[in-house]
Amino acid sequence: MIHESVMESAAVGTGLAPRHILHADLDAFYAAVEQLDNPELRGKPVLVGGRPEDRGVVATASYEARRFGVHSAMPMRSAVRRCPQGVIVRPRFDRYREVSDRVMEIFHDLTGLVEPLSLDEAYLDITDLVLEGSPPLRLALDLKRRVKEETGLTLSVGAATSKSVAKIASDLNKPDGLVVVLPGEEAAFLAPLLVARIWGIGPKTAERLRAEGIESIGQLASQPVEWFTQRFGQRAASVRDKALGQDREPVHTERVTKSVSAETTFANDLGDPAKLHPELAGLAGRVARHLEHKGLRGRTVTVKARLADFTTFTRQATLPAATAAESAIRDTAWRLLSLELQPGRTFRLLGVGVSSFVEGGAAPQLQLPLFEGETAVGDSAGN
Ligand code: TTP
Ligand code: MG
Repeated sequence: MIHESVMESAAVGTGLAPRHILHADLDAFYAAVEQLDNPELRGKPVLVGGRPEDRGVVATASYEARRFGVHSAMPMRSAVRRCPQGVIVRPRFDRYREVSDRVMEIFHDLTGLVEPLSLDEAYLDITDLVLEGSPPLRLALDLKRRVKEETGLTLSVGAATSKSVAKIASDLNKPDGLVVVLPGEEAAFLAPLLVARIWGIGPKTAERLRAEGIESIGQLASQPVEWFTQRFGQRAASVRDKALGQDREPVHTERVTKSVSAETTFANDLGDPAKLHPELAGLAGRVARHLEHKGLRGRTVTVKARLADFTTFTRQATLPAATAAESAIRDTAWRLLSLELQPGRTFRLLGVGVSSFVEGGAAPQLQLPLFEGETAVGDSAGN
């Protein structure tokens, strides 16, 4: 069954052309996958999570179990008390990842502008498709149908002119929900809903607002600008925009690789150049292969070093031209490291990285930190 609530349009000009965003979120994701893979569980209350005797918690519960008041993050012991007939299933994260990959592929077939938020939910910017003549309702229905046909799972979708409103809309008629909020109807759509539905208004803030007599988003939205500044400080504009349904936050697509690096910690600290050089060369080789694989070339080579006393530092050099060549990376890294070699100085860890990737000939201006929290060859990513 598809729940639909399409609001009539009365487009109010904001001066900016409206964007069209979908928020898509699978229903009772882990539990739905378990019911999909094991037909015996279908129609039954399923509790996915750790065992009650191990102080486990509920990751998620099927909608059959939610009727008994079971929800995510609840201790499994309490869940079993509320829903004794519930079938406890241990999570199988690899399987959820596999299904998630498939669903994200379906999202990507619709548009490249996909921002995944977790394994089972994403924002999609469908503005261009709408401008080409496909209404949001049509696109949302197609997406739901494809996910159902190709994975067997039900998807709830919200369509609106902003991420914030789309996310609230997708949650409103779960499971198998579809709510479209047309341009100009955002504030009216939000007005009767509770303030806690706004992303960023947690239970404590909601409680504080209630103490001031503000329970609905409409009541919140009607407060003067100064009131928002007093209550929310730096977040004032963002909270007010969300209350009015005028959030302009863009859909952040795939994270861009800003650096590629590799590092290694030695079993025994090394100080001998004859031993350090092959280690560094090995790291340069790993970075070069990773760059090649990704089709990237960079101008900045960075060496990271940690000494026996845990002092950690990095040294960088910028090359005249971008490279992915193992020899250039190795030789530059070695030049940097050799300046740091001293009799008696030993190293616990070495790393090599390449950044300042060149696209179409121009080197990016930005210099980003390398190696944050990395253990092996990895990408540093940012938006
Ligand atoms: P959600 O999308 O929040 O929940 P859901 O898909 O189970 O149910 P629905 O969207 O219909 O309300 O989270 C997706 C998955 O993430 C969920 O199936 C299990 C996992 N998860 C946890 O492990 N712990 C949590 O506290 C939450 C909220 C989710
Ligand atoms: Mg979900």
